[in-house]
Amino acid sequence: MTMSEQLKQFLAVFDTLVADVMDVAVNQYETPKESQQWMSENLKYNVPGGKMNRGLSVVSTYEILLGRPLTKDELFKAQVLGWSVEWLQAFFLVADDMMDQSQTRRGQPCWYKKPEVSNIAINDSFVIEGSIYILLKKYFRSEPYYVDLLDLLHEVTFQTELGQMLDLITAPEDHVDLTRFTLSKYKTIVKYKTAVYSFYLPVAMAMHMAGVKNPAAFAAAHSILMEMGEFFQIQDDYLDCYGDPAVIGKIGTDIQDNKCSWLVIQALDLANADQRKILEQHYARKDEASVAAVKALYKELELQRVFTEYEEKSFAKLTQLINELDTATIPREVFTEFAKKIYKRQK
Ligand code: GPP
Ligand code: MG
Ligand code: MG
Repeated sequence: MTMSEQLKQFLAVFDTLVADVMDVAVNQYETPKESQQWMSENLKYNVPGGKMNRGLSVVSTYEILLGRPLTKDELFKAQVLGWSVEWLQAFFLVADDMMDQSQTRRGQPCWYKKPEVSNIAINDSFVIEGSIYILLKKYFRSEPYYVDLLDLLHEVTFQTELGQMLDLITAPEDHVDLTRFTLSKYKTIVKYKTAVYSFYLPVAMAMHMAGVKNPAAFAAAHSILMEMGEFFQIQDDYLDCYGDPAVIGKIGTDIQDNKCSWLVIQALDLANADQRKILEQHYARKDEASVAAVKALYKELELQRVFTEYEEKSFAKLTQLINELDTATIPREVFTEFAKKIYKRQK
């Protein structure tokens, strides 16, 4: 099956899952008409619309692990788990956009930016999260790996929250302290806020479904996927500054938001005393002139070239890790498939 067919089939399942969640809300929890409309709008606005790499990875990993085409039922179940990752991501993004005061996401206004939504978006993000467990109960309750899935999701959610916490407290709105921004702090933030839920979660879900029990297999997957996740977030930081908003669907806010971005860490590493002063004066300021001054410094320091070099090195390192993998525990293809989806991405 081609990628676009896989995506088409994956998208086709979404309405069924929304209907499943609505059914529980309406028939078990007395949800009235006005809430039904609100909730279905919330889900339809926020859950689809991304690249779906995470969701599709559950399906492709499961197929690789079984080593044969999936039956209809197996495909559907893997798609449900794939959507549960997309649902989890939607929960995070609705909340993250409020915390980061972002304007747009996936080419449309952030949910909280809609005047009729505003702070209700906080509860809407919780409703998106809660829906995941309605779906899991409906389709996986009697599976032997049901508890493993629940445990995994809870663990990953907590880890992501810890990562988000560190991201936020390292970027206070009111004062700039560039000494906070170190590469080791950066690595901790991105491992927890992005890599675990975006890379380890989809693969670990497929492993549970396929009946993998060997802890060494999970550990091997974890170490490679953390590496991939770190690279992915570095790309995200790069695109925050250099991506085309029309392509990435969002407008970068990292400089204004005082974020511990990979770019500012590189800049601090390369800057002389005068250049460091420019960062001290202009980083984390909301005005456009300050943002422009920071971007001009990035240009002077040739950060685009620094990124391209990093990208090559990171790809080589990842290829090496994949080659060294003990394939008795897990096939290489799981990781080469995932890597293909993210290297040299424009969005
Ligand atoms: C996005 O990082 C962060 C997350 C998806 C995790 C949020 C976690 C919560 C517990 C709410 P980002 O802000 O760097 O990404 P983007 O540029 O897409 O906003
Ligand atoms: Mg954020
Ligand atoms: Mg954000």
